[in-house]
Amino acid sequence: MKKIALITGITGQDGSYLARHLLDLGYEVHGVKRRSSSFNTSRIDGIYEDVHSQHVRFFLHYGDLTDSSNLISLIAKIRPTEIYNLAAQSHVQVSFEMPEYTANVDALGTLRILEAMRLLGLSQTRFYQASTSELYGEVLQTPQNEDTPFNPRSPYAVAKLYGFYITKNYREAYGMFAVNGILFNHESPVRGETFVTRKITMAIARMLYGLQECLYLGNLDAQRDYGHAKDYVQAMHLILQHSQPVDYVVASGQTMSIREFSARCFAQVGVILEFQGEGLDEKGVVVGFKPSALFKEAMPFALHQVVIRVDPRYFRPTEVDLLLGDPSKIERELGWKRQYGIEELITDMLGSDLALAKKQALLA
Ligand code: NAP
Ligand code: G4F
Repeated sequence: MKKIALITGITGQDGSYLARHLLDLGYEVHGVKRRSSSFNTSRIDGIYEDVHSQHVRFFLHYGDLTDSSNLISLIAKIRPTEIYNLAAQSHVQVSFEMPEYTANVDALGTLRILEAMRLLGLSQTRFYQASTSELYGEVLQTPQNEDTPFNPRSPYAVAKLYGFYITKNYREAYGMFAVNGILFNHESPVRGETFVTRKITMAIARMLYGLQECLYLGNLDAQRDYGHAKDYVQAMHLILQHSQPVDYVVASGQTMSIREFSARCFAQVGVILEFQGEGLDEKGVVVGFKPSALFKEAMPFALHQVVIRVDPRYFRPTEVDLLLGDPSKIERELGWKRQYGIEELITDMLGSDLALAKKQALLA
């Protein structure tokens, strides 16, 4: 049978990696993009440019998760064999400012797709829901696995909780192949620029090329389980190929604080960083230098220079302090394996941001 995938959120980080992965596997890929007053396809433009022969297997459609009639007509026209629902208002802090919109897209948007599938009688179509480790919130067990109770801590997580359970409910009520991937944080060179990892790698690159003076961060104590988006989209595909509809945790099994992630990034460009002080007065200070494989140009930082400061504007009303996932079920049952460890992830992100900053500095 011809494999036809429909990806919502195609213009996002995961959508762009998943589209490439499925095209490589021979799929016909359809993506839903929102209408925007400026171009919002930078992450997928390369698909047209790089892979000319895949051109005819890659299609974009205008759509929005808040528009049921649009979703019904797209699904009826495309008749996908697999739907990956990656579209979301995905920023946790923004969800405190836009809780209703977040619920409309992340919760009801999921329902709208499931209802479209049910109404259209697409009983053979498989559905993947982008669930999240944020569901565990103020964690009730560590590490978190498929049996860990949820305890969400943000409007985003509460909306995603609805998405999780409505997916499970449609599976149980209507026998649909509808599954959740509970993915822990995954990053990449095309991670959104306001998520903390990318904010850090971009800031380091910009500081090295004289485009920025200091990096302002929020809660440095929060701990996250980080992987590479390239590995995680492979897990999404594997989950939909399983003989049974089963929900899986996808994680690295390691965690680190934002403080440690920052120090590791600085170390890769040859800067030894030490955190001094406490609370709002905590600072990241340059205390030494070492050779770097990534950055070989003249080092602009001085000893004792402050490169990180805390800004309470980035604190959240309620925080998720610790996420640490247990990926053993997906590794054991589906043979999922990660290619990227944390250092490889950082190298990939910094390498890309250094090249971007160098170009910007030349133009400045
Ligand atoms: P992302 O980069 O923020 O991408 C989100 C995508 O959703 C973008 O294509 C965005 O379009 C689209 N979108 C937003 N609102 C929409 C709407 N109303 N209608 C249609 N499309 C809409 O997110 P990501 O990191 O790729 O994550 C993909 C999914 O996995 C999300 O559902 C996220 O919540 C979930 N997730 C992510 C992680 C992670 O660590 N990355 C972990 C667990 C779960 P625009 O480009 O036009 O904004
Ligand atoms: O990078 P973040 O904004 O990601 P967060 O909140 O973990 O959410 C991401 O991962 C979830 C999976 O667990 C996804 F579901 C979700 O869609 C998204 O992709 O923040 C990570 C941590 C937080 O504890 C935050 O308080 O970093 C802390 N942080 C410290 N300073 C900061 C900053 N976060 C941001 N965005 N910006 C800061 O300056």
